[in-house]
Amino acid sequence: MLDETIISRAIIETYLRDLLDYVESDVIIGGGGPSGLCAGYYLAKEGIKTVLFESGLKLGGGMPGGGMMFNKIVVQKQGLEIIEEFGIRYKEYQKGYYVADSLEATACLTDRALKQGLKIFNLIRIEDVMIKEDRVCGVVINWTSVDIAKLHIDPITFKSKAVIDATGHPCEIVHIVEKKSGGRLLTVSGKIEGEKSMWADVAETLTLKNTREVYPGLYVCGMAANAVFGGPRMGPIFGGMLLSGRKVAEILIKKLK
Ligand code: 48H
Repeated sequence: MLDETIISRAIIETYLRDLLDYVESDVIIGGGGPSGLCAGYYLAKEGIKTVLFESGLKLGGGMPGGGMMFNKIVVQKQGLEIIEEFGIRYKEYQKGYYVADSLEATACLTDRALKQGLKIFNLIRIEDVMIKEDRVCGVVINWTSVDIAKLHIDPITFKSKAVIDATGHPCEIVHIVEKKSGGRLLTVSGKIEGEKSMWADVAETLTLKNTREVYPGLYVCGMAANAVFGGPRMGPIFGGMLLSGRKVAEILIKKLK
């Protein structure tokens, strides 16, 4: 006979144990799109204690939607190494352009990242950061549903040595820090430079260049990197997102090890 109360206890107890375990970690990632999942995978692979908070129900960010709901993504040659590392199958469409199924890509990224040891909590939104002595040293989180319902409920704080903003186009975490630091970001203007219009080739190169520290303790990767440092958008080509996730992981592995 199945006991419903044991099912309830199993869920509550194991979830809370997991959550407690990550009140302090090495790296916190905001956003479970391709760049965040990729960053988390490489960090976890090096034994860096990493937790990712995703505000949505599902992972993958803009990846499963492909290009305008055609569930395919394009990856250029430089991204193939990572695609292969994650076991994502692809076909050459034309020299230098490779196509993969966007659902398979999302599933493989998620599967490999989790199995490598990245801890992921979905339905939790990063709504602020903790800054001490001009350094980001954690995040302030709440249930996404609290935000949607506009309930006045205080959040809780998780501490880390570094925070990565992988929230994509809106670069939500950097926005908070821009506002609360009085525009003292490590950008040319000290503020968010803003995403520019479509130019895939330049955008893919700049995504990597723009993947870096934007305020002491706070790093950006993926689409957020171009939004913060003023790079263009690139459409449904995903090599830059994956390479950016790996780059931010490499920067932090060097710093933290
Ligand atoms: C927790 C949050 C919060 C928050 C948002 O948009 P994403 O897929 O981001 P990337 O950078 O990994 O990939 C970008 C790519 O999908 C894309 O949009 C491209 C290539 N566009 C090109 C173009 O020209 O349009 O994922 C970000 C994730 C999402 O799942 C959000 O739900 C989540 O972050 N998120 N999670 N706390 N405050 N804000």
